[in-house]
Amino acid sequence: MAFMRYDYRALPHWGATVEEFRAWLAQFDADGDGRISREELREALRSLDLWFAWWKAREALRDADANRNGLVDPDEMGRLYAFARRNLDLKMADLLQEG
Ligand SMILES: [Ca+2]
Repeated sequence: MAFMRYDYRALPHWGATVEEFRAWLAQFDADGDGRISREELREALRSLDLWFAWWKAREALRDADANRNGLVDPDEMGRLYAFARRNLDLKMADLLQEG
């Protein structure tokens, strides 16, 4: 599992708006259909050096995929955004814990 990847533009910060999030995610839309597959989502999460990117991609898709077609459609981006915020806030809390 590769933890360090610098070949993608990183998300600026997690105060990003849903529009910024959507724009950031668009670069991982490999086939350009405007929808994010689990594979594409996994690449996006991996680019953030998230641990267990494959697992989080699965969980994120399960959470965001309201119509159960296996893709994050444009109108489901808000749901994915909310999931990512929750998820990464947790991650940030972990990182900021003083040991
Ligand atoms: Ca969907």
